[in-house]
Amino acid sequence: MVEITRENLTQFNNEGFFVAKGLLDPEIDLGPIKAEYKEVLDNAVSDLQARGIIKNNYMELPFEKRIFRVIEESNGELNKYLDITLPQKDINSQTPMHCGPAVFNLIRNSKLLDAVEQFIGSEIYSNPTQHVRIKPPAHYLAGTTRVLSEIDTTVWHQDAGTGTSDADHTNTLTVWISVTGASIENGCLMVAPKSHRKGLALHCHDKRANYSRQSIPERLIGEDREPIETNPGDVIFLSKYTMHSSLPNLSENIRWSLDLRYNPIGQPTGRAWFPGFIARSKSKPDSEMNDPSIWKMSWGRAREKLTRTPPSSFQRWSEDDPNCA
Ligand SMILES: O=C(O)CCC(=O)C(=O)O
Ligand SMILES: [Fe+2]
Repeated sequence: MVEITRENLTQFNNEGFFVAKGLLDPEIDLGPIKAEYKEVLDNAVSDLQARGIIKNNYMELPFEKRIFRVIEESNGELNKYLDITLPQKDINSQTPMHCGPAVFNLIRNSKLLDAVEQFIGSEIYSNPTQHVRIKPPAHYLAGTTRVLSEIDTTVWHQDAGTGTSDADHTNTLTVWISVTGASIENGCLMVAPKSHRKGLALHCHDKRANYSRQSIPERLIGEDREPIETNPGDVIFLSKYTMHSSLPNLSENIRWSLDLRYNPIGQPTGRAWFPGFIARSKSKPDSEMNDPSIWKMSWGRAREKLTRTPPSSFQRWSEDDPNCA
């Protein structure tokens, strides 16, 4: 069993990140995720066909290849069916998302929570800022417009810059899980070691992107940038101020990860309009959520509410910030 030691925590505090090699078992812990996403893809394909967004169902292709083709033909719309969250805008009662039991069980995985406990203590809230990232080879995205950059590369940012300022004092921990391996070739995570030490950095509106996104200007990132290659089951822990990005996928296979977040119970999550839950509480075990269907319903209720009151923006810097000129 992999345990987080004092040395690991010191390294995390010094560098802003820590890689727990082999924390999760690719079959035992991640097998259910892979199985669940096969079903998610089946259902998404049927729905995209019914909506007239794609013509083919690519039934004959294995999971990975089928993902590429459906992402391509749906112009990225497939991504919404896979992600564990709702979009930033244009939400209606049919907006797809995925909140399945295997994902819930992974968020509550005891090996993961034992590790998280070492970083933030034993009163653990599942922060609703959470994603699955199934990155197809970049060339399959070449023809798509809307999501091109969204799932191709991730721009340099700090996670503290992706939530509202009421969470500025929240101790949010990012937990990045390697489902497939990640390499320089297939688009692994990049971090800037020690970049967390100066706190929140300026993020600027990215004029090249075809959707609204903000990134840290090149001059503020520094020279030291490290790719983090991982094997399936490895977990990267990041502080909320650690600058990070990810590379494009230049391989012929998918690069698949999940990024989850946790914070101590009672602290604002930075996305108050999305539902989190108590994943572990040593002081009040009865308050833990342990039913995946209740979690799923909480997201359904949030979606219903957001159709009437759209979410607030979590873009913290204005598009014409003078420091970005
Ligand atoms: O995996 C990626 O491409 C980006 C992940 C990320 O930004 C995060 O985990 O906070
Ligand atoms: Fe991030």
